[in-house]
Amino acid sequence: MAEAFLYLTKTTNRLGSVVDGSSVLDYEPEEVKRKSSLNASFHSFPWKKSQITFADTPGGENFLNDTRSVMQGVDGAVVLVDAVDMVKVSTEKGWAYADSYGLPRIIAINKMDRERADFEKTLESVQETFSHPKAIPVALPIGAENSFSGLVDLLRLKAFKYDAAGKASETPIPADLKDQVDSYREKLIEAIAETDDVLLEKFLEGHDITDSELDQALKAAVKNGHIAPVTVTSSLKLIGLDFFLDMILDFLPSPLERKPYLASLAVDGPEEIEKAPDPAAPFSALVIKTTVDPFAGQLTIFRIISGTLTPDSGFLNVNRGQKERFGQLFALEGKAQKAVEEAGPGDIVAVSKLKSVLTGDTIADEANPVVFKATPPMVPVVSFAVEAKNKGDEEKVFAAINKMTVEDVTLKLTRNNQTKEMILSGMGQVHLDAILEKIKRKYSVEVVLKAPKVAFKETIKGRAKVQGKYKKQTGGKGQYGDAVIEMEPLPRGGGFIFEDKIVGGVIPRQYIPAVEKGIIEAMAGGVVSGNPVVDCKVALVFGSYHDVDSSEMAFKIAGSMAFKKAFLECQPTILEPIMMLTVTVPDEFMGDVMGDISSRRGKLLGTESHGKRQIINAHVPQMELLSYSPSLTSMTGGRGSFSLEFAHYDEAPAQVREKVISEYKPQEDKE
Ligand SMILES: Nc1nc2c(ncn2[C@@H]2O[C@H](COP(=O)(O)OP(=O)(O)OP(=O)(O)O)[C@@H](O)[C@H]2O)c(=O)[nH]1
Ligand SMILES: [Mg+2]
Repeated sequence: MAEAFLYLTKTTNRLGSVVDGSSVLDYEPEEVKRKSSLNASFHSFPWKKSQITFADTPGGENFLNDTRSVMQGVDGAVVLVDAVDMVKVSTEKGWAYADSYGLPRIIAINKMDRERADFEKTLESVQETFSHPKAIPVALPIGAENSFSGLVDLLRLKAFKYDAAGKASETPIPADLKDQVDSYREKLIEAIAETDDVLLEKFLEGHDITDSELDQALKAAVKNGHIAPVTVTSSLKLIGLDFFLDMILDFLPSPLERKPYLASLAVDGPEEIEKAPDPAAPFSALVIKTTVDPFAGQLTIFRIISGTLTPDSGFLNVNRGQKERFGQLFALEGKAQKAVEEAGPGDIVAVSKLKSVLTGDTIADEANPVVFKATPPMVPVVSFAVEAKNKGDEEKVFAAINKMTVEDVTLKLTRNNQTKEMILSGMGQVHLDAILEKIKRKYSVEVVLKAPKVAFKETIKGRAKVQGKYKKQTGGKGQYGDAVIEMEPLPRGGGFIFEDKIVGGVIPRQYIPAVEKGIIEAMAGGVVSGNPVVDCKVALVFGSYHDVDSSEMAFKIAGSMAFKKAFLECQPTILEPIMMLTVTVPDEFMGDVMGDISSRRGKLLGTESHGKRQIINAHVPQMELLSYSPSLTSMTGGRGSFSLEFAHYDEAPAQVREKVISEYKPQEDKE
């Protein structure tokens, strides 16, 4: 659709398509390969006397963070619904984002030329799914599938047919559509009247409402978020696009008409100021996207909310208290950037090579700092252990991933200190696959992903008192350390407590920390499975020493020996990480999803209902969730979403314990 807008307005000279790689907006090789947008891209074009700047946003589930972020910087939303596939999960999500930013919206039932295209059914699916703003047709299709040729404008009661170049010519309303036109026009008038008291009275009393009254009231109703007008299009055959472009101008607010952005005077302060889109006011803007190119560097894309910006100037990054300067100011044209001499409220523009600015930051006039509250990025839901494909490339790999995390805030690289693995987290398999391809293309390194190791822990359930005695006294200076300890379990999360209960100097002061150190080192390496020991208390209660042969080293070894011996006598066991799983699904999937959670050894904590959606909270062992993302997608046809957060450790069941212990191959004991 966006490519068609560019073509029709002669902004481009051919109709680009992601299918043959000629798209101006889906220009990254990873997008061309998948024939789908992975990133939001920007362009603008003239229509009538206005200039329209738009963001083409991805609809794929794994890429919606960009969609949501960019929607913070626009004034209205254009919603496309496929006349065959109808409302999709991502349509619902996009609609919800538009709700949260208070964006007025207009709808096109697109692809009316496709085989099995069905206007009525698609409209029904739209009206069933979305109740607010109310979706009401302002146009009806003439024909469908192969014979889709034009539309009837329900407000002006005029019909238009389109030629192959997308040019409209007026034609009589087809006789077989007359009843349908009357009935839909009636519904439209009623819906408009419901949003305006004066009109409603006229309507109920049976008075005629003039076209200009209807027009005015409809414009207001769309801008105020009461109505979402619906039209029909084919972007492939260029049908209904001029009509849709007119709808953008008529119904979506300009930057001057939009509800003002709210700002705070300080980061995390209350949103107390309305920022008027005044070009003469101090500059302020919200950063909605960042891209990183290995050669051109970082490009910061922002929506100007107030003031005017010119090249070779500067501003304050309010979130980080950092002053920044820049050279050129760019308007975006898909992949290309065009230098501009000035930009003002409503413009989405970019500057390069800033140092401190990230997506979500506010940049503003240094003397008049304000902050716009940006939506925090979505939290990644899948994690893999990441390695370099070729040994020796590790540093390059991690540097490349770190660069990627600047432009893609849903990508996280962390280190698991216990398993020593580097963990790459993202929004799903498709997301991470695309990222790896991009890294290979941009930074020439190859990365492999593996299932991450689960960070088990060891602990005890019983108590014991043991002696650890280390003695080597065969000629020359010997070794002598002797520690008697009592060990007992601590509650979950208790960590480690060491208690010194030595009396009468049976172990000299200076050796006691050595005993503790020996124990802590033994705990870190684990006893039965190579995983660290947690949640136990050790009291040093007795011991002995030798005037000549005792040393810190000897007592450290004695402490470690005592600990290992005691541990084995204290009913050792294995703990596994438990995650807090929050799943959101439409009602009808509740049963399946809950059944699946219990088959993953999950414990249900509760459910909440939010309209037609249910939120399910459960504690589930991490090892049972490694492939949760594809399972939930197939269980719900992509209509579910979930988030994960570490909750606590819990004892693993016998089968898991035995497996973890039997797979452990202790290294030669260096001692
Ligand atoms: N028949 C028909 N096909 C269309 C029409 N509009 C787009 N398509 C095709 O639908 C497919 C998807 O089009 P895109 O423009 O990539 O759709 P999108 O909404 O941007 O999809 P994502 O970027 O993946 O979110 C392509 O094969 C297009 O050629 C149309 O009006 N009629
Ligand atoms: Mg796209």
